[in-house]
Amino acid sequence: MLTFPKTLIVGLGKTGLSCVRFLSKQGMPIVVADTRTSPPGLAELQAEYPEVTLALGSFQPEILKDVERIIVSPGVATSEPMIQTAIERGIPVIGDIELFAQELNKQPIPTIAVTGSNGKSTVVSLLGAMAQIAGWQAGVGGNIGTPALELLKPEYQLCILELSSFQLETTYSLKPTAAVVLNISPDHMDRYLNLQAYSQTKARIYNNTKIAIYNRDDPLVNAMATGAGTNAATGFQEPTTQIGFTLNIPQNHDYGIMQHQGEPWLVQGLQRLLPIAKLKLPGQHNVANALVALALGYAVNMPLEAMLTALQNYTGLPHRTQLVNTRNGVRWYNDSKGTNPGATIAALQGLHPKQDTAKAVLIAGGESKNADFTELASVVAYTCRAVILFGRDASIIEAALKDTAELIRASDLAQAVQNAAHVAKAGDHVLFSPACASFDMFKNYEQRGEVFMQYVHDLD
Ligand code: UMA
Ligand code: ADP
Repeated sequence: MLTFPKTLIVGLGKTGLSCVRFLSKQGMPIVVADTRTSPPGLAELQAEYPEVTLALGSFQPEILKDVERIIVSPGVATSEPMIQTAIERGIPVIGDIELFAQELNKQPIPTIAVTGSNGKSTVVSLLGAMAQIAGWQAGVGGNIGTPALELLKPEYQLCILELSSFQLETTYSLKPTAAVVLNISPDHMDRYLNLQAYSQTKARIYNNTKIAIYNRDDPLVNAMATGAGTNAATGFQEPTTQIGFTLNIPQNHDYGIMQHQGEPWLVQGLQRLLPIAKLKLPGQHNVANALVALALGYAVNMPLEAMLTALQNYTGLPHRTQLVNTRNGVRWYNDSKGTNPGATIAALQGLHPKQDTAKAVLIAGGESKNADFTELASVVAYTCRAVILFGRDASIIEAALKDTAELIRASDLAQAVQNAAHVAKAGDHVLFSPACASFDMFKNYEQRGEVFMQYVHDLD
């Protein structure tokens, strides 16, 4: 019997299904493997592509037979033994972003690539809003939810990609017009050996980028800035232009903040762009997001007026420091997307009021992903009146936050909301920013945020 070399797609979630769709159009023989016996894309695959071979359940080495390349989904680590066996046999292992990049390179269009530990979705969706006001047809996708391969549409003039470290691990050919690592703080430490390994993976976004944007306030990101030319060690082209952003007075043509007549402004170099008071997004972390979006937009020649209009209209995505309600002088924020300590730190600092009497009541907990909560403890100490802890790893966080603020254990989120209503004083804000993944008690962070908002409304 004749056999043909096949592409093995590992994972049948959103990514796997998008790869099946893309490769099927090219008539490639495909086999799809997933450790889950009923992966999310199964029904659609069976309905649309009954000819595709399926291997569900644990990965067996036999599925590598006649496989000429593997496209691995971001949720599957390349340290997985079956993938390691493939690498040892010389079978190329790539991800969907690499497949996308190879296709895009045939007919390039301006492309913005955004990674970082926190703020990615906010920045890419803000850029999408800017593009829309500018009248540009832009595709926004990647880790934010729409698989990158679905952005390969002839009508698009601009591609705005959110990339996770998982996606960057298996990407080689992407040539962004502009790229940024927004910030680095520990996340996904259950998949990386240490912070350095995680940070190096994020830095891959700068390979072959034309214009690199650096966060001058983040030492790990700023250290990624390199000179122009070809890197002899990696063979990648270093960025030809660098632009920085900072929450302080900027150097040269960087983006930053300056006071004018007693009011802070977003600026580029000495040029005033917009008073910060005109931004609808709450918190200092979102001022950083606004500056990055301006820098990235500038890098692809987006009209400034359109960008500034978008900044004044854009209210942010749900579940990111989202104001839910104000009752008895207490503001309640849903920050369910705060899934690591770095995000929660940014939200606490970003919302920290000027007056000393008002404080935050933080609700946190869930699956901690081996995170280190030491830095969170030092921020809780000066921002929080109390911390209400719930979920699987509540005791880990409780131990780390000892002696910082009043610590209260809740059996579930419903009780946590009740506790928060009890301890918060007029002028305070209650911040639901779990610093953890949601999977111990919820389907995802969205469901967790919806449930929280319902409990808050039920207080009335
Ligand atoms: N899984 C298995 N066995 C398999 C394959 C997957 O158990 O054989 C598990 C994974 O461990 C993971 C889940 O299934 O827990 C989903 O993995 P996946 O690779 O099938 O995910 P997709 O549905 O393809 O979604 C992925 C991104 N998911 C991950 O990186 C885990 C989505 O980002 C992204 O929106 C989508 O591609 C489109 O590009 C989500 C995410 O959580 C939002 N990303 C992480 C984050 O933001 O922190 C990185
Ligand atoms: P990501 O897509 O990287 O997860 P989001 O834009 O969805 O980022 O924001 C997730 C959370 O990260 C927010 O709820 C907020 O707590 C925090 N955050 C947002 N922007 C920043 C930033 N620039 N720096 C640090 N934390 C941020």
